[in-house]
Amino acid sequence: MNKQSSIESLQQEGQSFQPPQEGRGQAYIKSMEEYERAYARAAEDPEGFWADRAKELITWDAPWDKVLQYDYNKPEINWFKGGKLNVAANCLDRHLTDGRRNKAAIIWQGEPEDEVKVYTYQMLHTEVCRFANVLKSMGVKKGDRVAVYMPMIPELAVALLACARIGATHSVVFAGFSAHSLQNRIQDCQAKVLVTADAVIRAGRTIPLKPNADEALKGCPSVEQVAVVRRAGNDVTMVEGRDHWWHELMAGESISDKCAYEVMDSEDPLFILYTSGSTGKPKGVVHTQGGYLTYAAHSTQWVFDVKDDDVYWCTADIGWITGHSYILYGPLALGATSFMFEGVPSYPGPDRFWKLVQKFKVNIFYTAPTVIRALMREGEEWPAKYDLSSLRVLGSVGEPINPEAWLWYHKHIGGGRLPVLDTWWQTETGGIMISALPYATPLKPGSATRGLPGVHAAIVDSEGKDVGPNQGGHLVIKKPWPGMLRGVFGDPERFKKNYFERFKGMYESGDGARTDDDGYFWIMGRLDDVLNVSGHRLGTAEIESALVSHPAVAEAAVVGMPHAVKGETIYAYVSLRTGIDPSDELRKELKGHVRKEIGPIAAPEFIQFADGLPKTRSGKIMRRVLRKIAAGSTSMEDFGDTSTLADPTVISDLIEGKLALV
Ligand code: 6R9
Repeated sequence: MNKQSSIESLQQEGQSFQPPQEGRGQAYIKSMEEYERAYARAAEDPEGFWADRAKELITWDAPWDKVLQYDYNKPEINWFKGGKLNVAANCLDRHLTDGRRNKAAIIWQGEPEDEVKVYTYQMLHTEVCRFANVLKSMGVKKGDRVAVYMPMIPELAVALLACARIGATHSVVFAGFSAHSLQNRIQDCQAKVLVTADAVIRAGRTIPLKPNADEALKGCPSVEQVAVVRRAGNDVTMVEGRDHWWHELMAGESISDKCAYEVMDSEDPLFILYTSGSTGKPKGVVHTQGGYLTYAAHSTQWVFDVKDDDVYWCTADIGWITGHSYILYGPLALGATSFMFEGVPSYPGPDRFWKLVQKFKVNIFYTAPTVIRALMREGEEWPAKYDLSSLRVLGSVGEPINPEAWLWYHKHIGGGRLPVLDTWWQTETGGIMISALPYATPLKPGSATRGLPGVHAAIVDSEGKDVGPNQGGHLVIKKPWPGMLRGVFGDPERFKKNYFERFKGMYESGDGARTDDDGYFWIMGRLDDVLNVSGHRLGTAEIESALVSHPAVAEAAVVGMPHAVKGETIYAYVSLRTGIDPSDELRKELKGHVRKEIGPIAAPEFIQFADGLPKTRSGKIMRRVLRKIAAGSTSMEDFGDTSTLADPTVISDLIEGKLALV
């Protein structure tokens, strides 16, 4: 059964799951009526609603002048402008005096089972202050950028909070990205300092990281100093005067445990995070202080219903937005206990996650559909070996969760009783936008359900007009929310063009979706040339430009191909330069080339050599045809209108090539 028909069959059966009764009385939002009331209040008086949340959740050093000021034509968006705060002080200092001083802020499980570290709020505060002083001693000042390229170790959290403490803007680059990607991102934001580590430990292997940093820094004159965490103990080259060991810096006699925090304006930048768009160059999405933190804390509290003695586990990497908002800022702002795991779900066996849930009595668990699908394949006997009864709320993010995976998660992890929240959002939105609330919303497997209070999600046609239920269209957000991006670093034009130009007065998400008769949202995926591979966003243009940078390649077209575990996998059509012959070695070399240019996650799974690509007479590659061929279509009727193709015969050649390859 394909995805669409299974969704429809579930809807026809009207299969829906009521929220649990148990625990309802203590929930933040206890019923659908309460949700509706909050939704209505936020719609009638958005400024009042968000001002209340911002006051409830955040400690301000000075009140704001105005809750919201915005103009999407410029575009310019200000939340709580004039309000003063420090994000690190909100995540740490205030918990030293609110009874949580000795509570675990972060419980870290290393990949080796016996490596566990617990940081209480007091301990984390001390580390953060020390590293903040280290950054200062390296010359980092308020507004400077600090690049972070690290494995999932506690020092990563310390580094980010230290930046926040002194008002530096962090820019995390996922450790799976290549030297070249790191270099581009550092060059774009002109970081002054890089924080990295000797290696990443992953699935039992030590993968050196520092050599990538060294390679990247050859083209990054802005970086003056580098702090290197010793994680794996492998040999690394340290550049005299530039590179310093983290542990030596932190032990410095002149480095104090005290560091007064920088008082920031609500609209000063907090971080930059690069994400793929439909053009070649990743965008540096900018988030600011007060609105972002309010939104991260608010959504963590309402969506996950996090309570003080919960152990909350988000399995993302901090290198992605999910880790920023839901491992670090949201939970710590609330004074919660955030569980952080260095390893992967499949090592040493496919029961690692469940073993950890049992070991730490995890209460709230937030992961990605690709993880669920991969573990589902291994069989339900793996989770069945463990006591998962501590779990209370389950979440999913990153891509649509197909009903089969949803039902498996619900049954085999949630014991058939726990709410499974499918949360839709983006790097740009800062936090969860469309999601069920665990004790309020009746669930339909495969639907992200409804917008959170204060989120005006809607489906519009290509003219920006509302479309009714059961019709596909563009997913937009009609009113500003505090967590939204404030810019694309160094590129105001792109900021405007990407998000605010097409539909006047609305935020354009780039996703397609529809609503059903109950107003539930069903997300259909990207409408632009962005792929979603295992929940990771990758631009086809980025991968194509990596391929054509290889001397053997004349032209390349990249599309997504449906994949049972990853959602989508990367399929590349490559035309070689004249005189170059296709071969398996070349195919391997090209995959390696993309791995080196962007990172392993961007390497195509399939490369089909093609003499010609389907182009319109105006020279545009007809991607929908390539997508169909990759997905297995062989009949001309599947390709729709091909009358504008310059040479329709390429299609049959491409189909033959596809059948020979997969
Ligand atoms: C948080 C995150 C954003 C894109 C987004 C959409 C897809 C995320 C989803 C989902 C369907 C969900 N996406 N969550 N699609 N259902 N619950 O993933 O951010 O990396 O920026 O990706 O991911 O296509 O536009 P980011």
